[in-house]
Amino acid sequence: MILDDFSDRLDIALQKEMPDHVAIIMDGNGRWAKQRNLPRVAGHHEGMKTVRKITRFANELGIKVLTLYAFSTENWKRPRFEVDFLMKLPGEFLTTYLPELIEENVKVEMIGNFDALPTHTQQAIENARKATEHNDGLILNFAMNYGSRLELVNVVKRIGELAMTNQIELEDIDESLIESCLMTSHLPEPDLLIRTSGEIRLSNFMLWQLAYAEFTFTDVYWPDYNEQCLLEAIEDFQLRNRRFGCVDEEKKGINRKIR
Ligand code: V0D
Repeated sequence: MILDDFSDRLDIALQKEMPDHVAIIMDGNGRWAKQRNLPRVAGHHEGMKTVRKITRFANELGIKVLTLYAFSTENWKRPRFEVDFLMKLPGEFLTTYLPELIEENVKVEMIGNFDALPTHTQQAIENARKATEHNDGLILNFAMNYGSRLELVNVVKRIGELAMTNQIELEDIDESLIESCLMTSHLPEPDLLIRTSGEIRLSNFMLWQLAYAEFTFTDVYWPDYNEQCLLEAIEDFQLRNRRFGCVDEEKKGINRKIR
């Protein structure tokens, strides 16, 4: 059947509503490696190629923000050598792909506790940030050393400080004030969450921001994830009826603007 053809499906998807912000939990790199009798780090390394492939495709689709969960605050508990290896990946990724990211007008950003990363990792990311800060294509947002509960703890601390120093009244604390204290305050909320590798959990990822997102899960391991997989997730997204808590189609548009 003609509709099975990738480029026809792509054309159809492009005529419908695209998610502005797609967030992905890139899981299954270790399992991909194990399946091939390779060390776990070989899976992490292969996963980088998928990051490049999916970034290019997301950019072509006109997605505005792609947030990738690369390293959680819990990942420090992994074996030392694995953490050391992971921390070298941003540098390697950027050495290889920064020129084409610049070429493709991609803007590299990061959320998470930057200061606790090794200096060499910080430098690689900071360099990419500076080199792409004026780009206005896809925002490639890496969640690195990120944990949502810690992010929310910091929001509460910040608001407590504003209150204790009489810069705000209790009545000033509302959703928009909380949002303005999140690390994602300058970004739209994710419309679509994807988790690979068959796990059906959020694992402390963007708990506030994902309140209205559509969730999709696939058994595919991250190194095997490809354009076809992302297109499927988007087709799934486009089939769903997003109401943001209302029933009325009219109100849906209004709600989106408020967000
Ligand atoms: C390993 C699969 C790119 C997930 C993808 C340290 C696990 C490959 C980056 C990267 C990781 C991060 C920041 C940046 C540029 C690239 C990355 C980590 C892991 C965590 F500015 N891939 N990648 N970072 N993996």
